[in-house]
Amino acid sequence: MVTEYSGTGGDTSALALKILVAGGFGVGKTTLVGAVSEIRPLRTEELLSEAGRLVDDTDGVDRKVTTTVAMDFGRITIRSGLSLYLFGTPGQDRFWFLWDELSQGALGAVVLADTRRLEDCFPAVDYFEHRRIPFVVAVNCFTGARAYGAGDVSRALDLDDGTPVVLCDARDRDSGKEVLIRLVEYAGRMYTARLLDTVG
Ligand SMILES: Nc1nc2c(ncn2[C@@H]2O[C@H](COP(=O)(O)OP(=O)(O)OP(=O)(O)O)[C@@H](O)[C@H]2O)c(=O)[nH]1
Ligand SMILES: [Mg+2]
Repeated sequence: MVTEYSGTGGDTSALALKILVAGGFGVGKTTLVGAVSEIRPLRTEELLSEAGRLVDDTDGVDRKVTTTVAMDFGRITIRSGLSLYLFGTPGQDRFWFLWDELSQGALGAVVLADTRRLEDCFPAVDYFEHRRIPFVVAVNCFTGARAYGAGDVSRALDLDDGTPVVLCDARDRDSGKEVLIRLVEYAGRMYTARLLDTVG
C-alpha cells in the first residue's frame, strides 16, 4: 500500500507505506508494534483459553496469557514525509487465512524470530519469499536466549543472499525503529533493482 496524502504544510505530499510484522507464535509482534507506534496501537488480543491450550503450542512461551486473533495496527513516522502503517499478524497457525488479506499491498515485512524456536519463523520466511515481498529477519533477543550472530541465523534459515538479519529488542522503540528503517532501505533497493531488470 502506497498512499500519498497532502501534508499539513500545504503542497508537501507525504508517503505512507504498509508494513507487515510477522513471525511465529509469541515472538513479540504485538510488543514491537506497540513499542514503536506513535498512536495508541489497535490490538485484538484474546485470552489463551483452556480450550485453546489443546491446539495452541505454548511451549517455550512463558507466562503468555493473551494472543492476537486478528491483527495489530500502529503507525510510525520514519522521517518527515514518510510514515509506516504497521500491521501485526496473528502468530497461531489457525489464523493463517488472514495473512493474504493483511499482506495485500504491503511494501515489505519484518519476520520476527526467537533463536530458541527459530523453526517457528520458517512459514513466514517461505510466505514472503514465494510472494516476492521483501523482508528482513529481526531476531528478538529474549533474556536468557543464547546469543547468535546475524550470519548464524541467516545460514540456519537458509536465507537468500542479501536478506538482512537484524538483532533487536522488540520492547525498545529505537531498536524497533532501526529494524523498520533497515526494511524500508532494503525494500527500496529491491524494487529499484526489479524495475531496472524490467526496463533493461
Ligand atoms: N524478555 C522479553 N520478553 C518479551 C520480548 N518481547 C516480547 N516479550 C514478551 O513475550 C510475550 C509475547 O509477546 P507478544 O508481543 O504478545 O507476542 P506475539 O508475537 O504478538 O504473540 P501472538 O500474537 O500470540 O503470536 C509477552 O509476554 C511479552 O511481554 C522481549 O524482547 N524480551
Ligand atoms: Mg500478537
